[in-house]
Amino acid sequence: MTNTWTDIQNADFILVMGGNAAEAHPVGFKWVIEAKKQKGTKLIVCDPRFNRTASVADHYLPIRSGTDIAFLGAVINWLIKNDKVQWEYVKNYTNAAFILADDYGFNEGLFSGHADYTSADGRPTPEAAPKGAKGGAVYNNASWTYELDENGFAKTDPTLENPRCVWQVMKRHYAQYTPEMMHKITGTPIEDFLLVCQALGATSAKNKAGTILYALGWTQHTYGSQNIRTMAMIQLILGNIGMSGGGVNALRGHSNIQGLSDLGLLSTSLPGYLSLPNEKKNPTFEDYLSVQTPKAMRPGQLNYWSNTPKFMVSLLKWFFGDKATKENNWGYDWLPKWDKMYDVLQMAEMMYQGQMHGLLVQGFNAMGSFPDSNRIVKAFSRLKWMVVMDPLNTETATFWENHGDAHNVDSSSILTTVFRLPVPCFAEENGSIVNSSRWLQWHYAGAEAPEDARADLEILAELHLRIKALYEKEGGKVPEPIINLSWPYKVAHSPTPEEMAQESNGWALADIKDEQGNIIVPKGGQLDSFAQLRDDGSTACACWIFAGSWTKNGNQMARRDNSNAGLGNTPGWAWAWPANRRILYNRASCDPSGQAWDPERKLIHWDGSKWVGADVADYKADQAPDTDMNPFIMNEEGVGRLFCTKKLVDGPFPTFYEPTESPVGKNLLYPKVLNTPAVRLFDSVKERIGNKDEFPCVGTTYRLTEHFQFWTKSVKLLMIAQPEQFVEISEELAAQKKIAKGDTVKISTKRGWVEAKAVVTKRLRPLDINGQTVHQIGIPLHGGWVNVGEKKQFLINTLTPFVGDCNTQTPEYKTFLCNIEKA
Ligand SMILES: Nc1nc2c(c(=O)[nH]1)N[C@H]1C(S)=C(S)[C@@H](COP(=O)(O)OP(=O)(O)OC[C@H]3O[C@@H](n4cnc5c(=O)[nH]c(N)nc54)[C@H](O)[C@@H]3O)O[C@H]1N2
Ligand SMILES: Nc1nc2c(c(=O)[nH]1)N[C@H]1C(S)=C(S)[C@@H](COP(=O)(O)OP(=O)(O)OC[C@H]3O[C@@H](n4cnc5c(=O)[nH]c(N)nc54)[C@H](O)[C@@H]3O)O[C@H]1N2
Ligand SMILES: [Mo]
Repeated sequence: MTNTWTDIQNADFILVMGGNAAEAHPVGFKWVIEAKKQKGTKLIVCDPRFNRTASVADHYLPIRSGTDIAFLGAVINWLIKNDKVQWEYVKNYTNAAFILADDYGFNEGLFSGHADYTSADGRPTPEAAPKGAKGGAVYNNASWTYELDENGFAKTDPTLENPRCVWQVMKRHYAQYTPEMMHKITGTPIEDFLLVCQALGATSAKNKAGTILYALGWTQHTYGSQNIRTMAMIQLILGNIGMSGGGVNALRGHSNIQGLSDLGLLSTSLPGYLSLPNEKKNPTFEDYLSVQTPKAMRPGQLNYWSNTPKFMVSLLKWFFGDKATKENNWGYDWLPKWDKMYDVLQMAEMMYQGQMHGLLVQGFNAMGSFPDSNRIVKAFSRLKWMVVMDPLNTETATFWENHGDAHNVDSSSILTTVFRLPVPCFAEENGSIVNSSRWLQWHYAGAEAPEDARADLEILAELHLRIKALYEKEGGKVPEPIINLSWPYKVAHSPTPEEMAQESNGWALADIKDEQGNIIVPKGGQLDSFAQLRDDGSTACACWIFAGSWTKNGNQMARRDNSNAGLGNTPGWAWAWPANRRILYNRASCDPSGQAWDPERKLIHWDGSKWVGADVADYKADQAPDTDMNPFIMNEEGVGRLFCTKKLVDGPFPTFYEPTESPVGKNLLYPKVLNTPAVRLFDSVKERIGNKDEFPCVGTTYRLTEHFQFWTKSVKLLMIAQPEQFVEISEELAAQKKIAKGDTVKISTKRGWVEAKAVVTKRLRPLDINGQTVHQIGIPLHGGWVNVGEKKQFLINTLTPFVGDCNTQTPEYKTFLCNIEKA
């Protein structure tokens, strides 16, 4: 979330699209109800299904799954046409005025740099990526940039009139996204669409702010990142980013999935959103720092990433302690260098191809959660061994068992050895969990773990110590990363959550002094903030954005003072990264002179000598306003990006493409390009993609409040509350297929089939897509044979396609082609 749960009460308008907050985030959702109660805030829900959030909304709009960019692109077009723009914000705080490089272009669904791209206006075509390249590599993105002056700064046109400035190019990009085109693609009625446009448009006023809550309905698509970017662009146009009651709010999943991203557990990340070095781009520490420490693109701009050397050296000091020295570049060479992303699809593909021998599965039920279950069984079967660390038995640990129709495998042909290591559940340990609001909240064990369970930390510590001993005894290839790893814990085989948390905050390895030479942190002391980090080896810090969470004043995450500092902000409750800031980019809630755009919504302001207010300013604390420094200090440009240069592989402007499995088989906006060109589709999967003639319906998977993912099937009360697998279908589809309420139905895709009970409901309705009737089927994802209910249940991912978002590789669980018949 850019904002924070409690801040939702300040919104003048709430759109829930691409998520079902009432169902999946029922506790946080109370702040939506607060806004409705306190200020009569309107809530609109746009979803393929009339879901539980829709049931308490003022309006509900249906949409064909996978077509949100056609909808949101049309919103952008409508806002521009109807002058619903916070002009001062757009001119000062976005890159609207930036002039684009001469060879940037977009035509007929392709961006410049694609082998098939030709410019519509006779511009020379820039050098393209080689034909036949795959995934992101189909584009050479060199032209996706600004025109620079002789100092390397981006050229701008503050009048926004230059035809090559971002504003004008964006306007042309979305000119085709008319309400009529939107309706033909999405099936959403135009009058419903206009309600959203008007409600959002009203928040372009300086004294109004609207917000968006979203989750997987937007991410689980081959263009998931671009769904979210389209909404971020809308919020920039409306001047809603940095504002209390505004923002773009991603509702997170697992209780610590936010912490997982923060701590860099993705295959190309390091803690604190630092990048893991790349084999080709950053072979040496110098290369790494020069690439990862971008220069500001406007004169006078602070770019916070200029501190990368301090974050990185402190991280390396945490990894390698005394072994990290200036002479050996702080042990940089011992870090792994990535060649490609090892996301779940890549890993499963490598197992499938026999390129992996073993798998350690920690707190993960991959058999249930990965797409295309039948393929996953084959992939797992090619492993020699698998270790499962979990408090419960799972489908992953028993993937080799035969469970009849629900899981029909030939056990005798599977030779994988599975080891199960029982661990406590998170509620049986102390620790911190980062919620969607970026709050690190400390929690205490609620019960004793069973005696034979060993904590995750203990198991991993033991593994490290034993591997280290082996390396020390026997040598081997590249032993340094393991042998030199610093291991300062009081009990070596059992580090504690408290020790880990203090390391995340960071500490001084020598006395840290201020500019006047006064000691601000003595050697050995905990740091107060990341401003104290140094690049000379005198500080160590495991996650720079967590600096401030465990200081000399103790564990800040355990604080429980919920006093209101203004606008419902509770700075004494837990601790939020970064710097206990609750609303990101909040400098943008003030005009260039440093006063709040809305005097009733005064989050921070400039008091003549410093920034003060209910929140910690997202800016240099004593930096006067009205200088050249702009509010978005994490961007080289200093402003929010309507055009996002080279950051995403599939283009600088979100663009509508059909899902991999499209029920209409044509892209009405760009007839020559059906699917996103940048998608990574493994050759071995191509035959497992279905077509609309065989599978005419759209399937989409989702959650129920009564269950959590795949593990609450082991809880009796929850199996009583929600005992049976079901699917939701419309009355029209039921009549056509002669299915009655309660019938058992078989749902099939190119990849397999499952059985479930039919719920025939008005909550889903057929959509008219350019003259064609499209039926959508809602499929709850929970289910599996390991359960305490009466029936063996099917894995829903038997149905889903093995293809992912071209930027993040998140699987396209939300839109696929299927068929339904009475069983
Ligand atoms: N009780 C409970 N709570 C949970 C979980 C749980 O399993 N049980 N899981 C947690 C986890 S890990 C996560 S990630 C979150 C997920 O939170 P959500 O994303 O809110 O949950 P989902 O039910 O997967 O999907 C949300 C909605 O997206 C809609 N949708 C599908 N396709 C599209 C589309 O193309 N466009 C639009 N606009 N909407 C679409 C679906 O109909 C559904 O209503 O929930 C968390 N909370
Ligand atoms: N079709 C479809 N598939 C989906 C999705 C979808 O929307 N549709 N959503 C996707 C999403 S967002 C998610 S997050 C994944 C979820 O996928 P998974 O994470 O694979 O699913 P969970 O069932 O939550 O598995 C978590 C496991 O952690 C164990 N556990 C709990 N506490 C601890 C602990 O302290 N230590 C250890 N070691 N284990 C512990 C639990 O017992 C459980 O078995 O599913 C994905 N798959
Ligand atoms: Mo999730």
